[in-house]
Amino acid sequence: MNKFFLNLGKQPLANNYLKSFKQNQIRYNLRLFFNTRNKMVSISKRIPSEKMFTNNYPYRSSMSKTMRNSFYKLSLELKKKFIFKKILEIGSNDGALITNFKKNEVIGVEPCKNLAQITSKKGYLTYNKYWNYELAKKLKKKHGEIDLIYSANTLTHISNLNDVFKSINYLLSDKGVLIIEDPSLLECIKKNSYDQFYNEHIYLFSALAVKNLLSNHKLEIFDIKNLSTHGGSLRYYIKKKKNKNLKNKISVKKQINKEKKFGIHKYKTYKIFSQNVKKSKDSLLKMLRNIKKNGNKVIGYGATAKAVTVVNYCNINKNLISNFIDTTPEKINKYIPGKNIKILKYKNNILKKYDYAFLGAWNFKKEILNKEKKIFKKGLKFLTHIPKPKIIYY
Ligand code: DWN
Repeated sequence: MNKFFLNLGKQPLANNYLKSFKQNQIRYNLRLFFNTRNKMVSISKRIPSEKMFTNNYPYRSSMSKTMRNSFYKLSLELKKKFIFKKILEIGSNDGALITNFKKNEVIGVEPCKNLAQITSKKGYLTYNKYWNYELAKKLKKKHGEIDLIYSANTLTHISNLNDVFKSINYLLSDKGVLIIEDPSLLECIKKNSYDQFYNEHIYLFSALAVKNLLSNHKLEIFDIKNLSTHGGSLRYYIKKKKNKNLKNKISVKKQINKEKKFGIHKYKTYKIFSQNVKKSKDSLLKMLRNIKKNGNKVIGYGATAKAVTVVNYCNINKNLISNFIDTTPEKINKYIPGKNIKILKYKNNILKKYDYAFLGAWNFKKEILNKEKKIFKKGLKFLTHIPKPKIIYY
């Protein structure tokens, strides 16, 4: 049974950056639910994939050093640990992972044309398609069974998870391994990062919910790693149940016990989360209003999908955050969805004009604070709402 626990209000589509601000932009109700039976947390409104993952999708995985490093490290691990002829990546984005391999070792699947073109042009075989059973059949016919399938920050974006895993199961060899990674629900609740919820994040996974889901497909998690990326993610190593060659590691039990100890399987946990989110909104608004009252100027650092949830839920307008800056070409000179706040091109000197920088990309706090060390030292202050709204002084 799906039980409602939080309303994040009327939200625009997160990655729909427009050239001019439109008050009457399409909005949907962002409402969150907990399934008491399978323990899955999801949003209720499902936007058709074609409306979200367009031919001009603005998010590129390679835009941060942190993510480039994380994918490089993973590529070394995969080469060392697993035997495979080819790796298939579902949601290969701009190739942050696959470009670490030889061209004949990888196959990308990427529904956004502009991103698929980036890797195709570099000579990496990329199917500009959505992941589904039809594609799995086509791939099996062409390439045979696959020994290693990888997918990061993608499966939580697909509404029909049963079709996702049925298709993977069909293509994966019996001795094959599936690796998926996505933000951890436990970390999200602990850090009060309600901005992990927006139209693209249909689900937020816990290991417990993934375990339940996989059991319907005769798949099981045999190892789990905690990652620091995207505010705390989990990397799940998955195999077919009948494959007894790979031993189940203690990490799986440990993670599930940790989640249960926290109460990830209890509705009450989500009601408390909901109260904390409301408190966070009040406190962030109070902080921004005080800053404004004292005549100071705030810029948003990183026009993330997450920031779209924050500014729309908290009703933050350009009087509180004058602009955002971002390095992504597709976002520059456009507006934060739902708000009259323009995104400016990141330039070295741009922060000099501001007193505070609100971390839209709080998940890259370490990278950003390090990059901006000079101006931070000179007096720029950072603001974050994670885990609680606060000012970060040098
Ligand atoms: O799942 C998803 C995640 C992985 O990526 C997608 N649905 C959409 C997207 O979400 P996001 O926009 O919240 O992701 P990020 O990775 O937090 O976005 C970082 C943004 O900040 C990018 O637009 C790049 C920008 N940035 C910057 O301008 N300067 C980032 C860094 C580190 C910087 O120094």
